[in-house]
Amino acid sequence: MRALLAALLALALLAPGAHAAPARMLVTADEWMLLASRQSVKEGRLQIQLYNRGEDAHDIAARRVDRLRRRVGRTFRIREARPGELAEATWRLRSGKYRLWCTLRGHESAGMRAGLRVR
Ligand SMILES: [Cu+2]
Repeated sequence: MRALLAALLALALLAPGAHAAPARMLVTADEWMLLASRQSVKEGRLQIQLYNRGEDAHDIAARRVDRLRRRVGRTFRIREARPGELAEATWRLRSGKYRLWCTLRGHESAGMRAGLRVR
């Protein structure tokens, strides 16, 4: 019984919500790639920073992808960052696979994309 209570308490502490500190992640952008500091984060709040070390402006959008790799659900965004600039946002993500990409014309197809798994 004591072990069960301990397990339930541990689950409550791990549950995403107001008590959990947000996960943090840095995405470095340049021509033509997005380099993410992590490939996997916990469900819930994510503090995400975009550092533009390139020579053009870049931004980030993210959407969940389904089994057929179609983008579904809402789009999360970080505003455009000029070269040398840091931009950030806090997203609340539920579990799934996500695609991140730069929305400037031609940037995604040039390689500015990354995957993220939310558990
Ligand atoms: Cu870009």
